[in-house]
Amino acid sequence: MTTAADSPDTNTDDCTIAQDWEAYCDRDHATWRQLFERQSRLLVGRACDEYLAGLDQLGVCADGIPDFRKLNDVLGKTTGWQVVAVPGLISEAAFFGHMAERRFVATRWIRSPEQMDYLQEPDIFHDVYGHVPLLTNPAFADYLQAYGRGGLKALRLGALDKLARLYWYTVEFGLLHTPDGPRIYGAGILSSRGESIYCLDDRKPNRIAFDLKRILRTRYRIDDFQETYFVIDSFEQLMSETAPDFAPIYRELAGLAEIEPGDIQPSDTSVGGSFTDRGSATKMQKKGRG
Ligand code: HBI
Ligand code: FE
Repeated sequence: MTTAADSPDTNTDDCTIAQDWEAYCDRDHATWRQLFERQSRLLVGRACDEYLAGLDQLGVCADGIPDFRKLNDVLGKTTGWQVVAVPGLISEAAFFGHMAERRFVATRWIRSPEQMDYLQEPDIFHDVYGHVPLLTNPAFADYLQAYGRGGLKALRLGALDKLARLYWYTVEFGLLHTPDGPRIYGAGILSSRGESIYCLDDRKPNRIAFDLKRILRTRYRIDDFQETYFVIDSFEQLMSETAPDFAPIYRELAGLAEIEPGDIQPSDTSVGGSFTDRGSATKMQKKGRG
């Protein structure tokens, strides 16, 4: 297993490094294979069609860790996105700067076999298996670039704490409403065996219709399954409802209380109950705490 330090051409100003695909060892590829086979069996019927189509179009498979050069060849011909390798978490400014120019930063290292079920920071399985396939979807590709631009603006406005919630409840943990019930599109779920089951099957979490201002006010947990999932009607809806200038929205929300991850608001609309319950949208009763 090589580390970023071993890659001589680390470019400091934008944090990118070479993926150095040839440097991956057999154990790295075996870990990818194990993660890919386990997750792909589970996601049929759970992941949204757009994600599964992207996985297929990019040729991301069980053979081993994907080569970014091959991914970028396909992405360049579809939505113009590129995947660039980074050593790990990078600064918000660099992260948003790349995203604003259709470059998705992906960690080059893969977790160890002992970390199969949970790791603190994103590894290449989370970034590439979880995030990259949806970059082939034009509406989602537009949304993510707009998010990158919005992130640079939020940094200037000191509103990153609010905007990060939008990323969390869509790009990382979002659900998509379909006639067959909710389906997964968030990368944090797609790359997690446990949460891919919990988010659809368990009756515990709230599943609420997408509501931008509600999301920007809602805190999130980073160390456990989500207590609330927000459900979009389409990627086009995600793009259109986040198109307005956020500056007046940040000002409006500055005076409002933040919402705890598991709380329900009177204005919330429940969407598509659990995996077995094909419930439709209904007004949610305030659950309250305790
Ligand atoms: N860096 N490599 C990497 N991957 C991320 O997902 C990432 C990051 N830096 C910052 C960040 N995410 C979050 O703080 C964003 O919400 C900004
Ligand atoms: Fe992520």
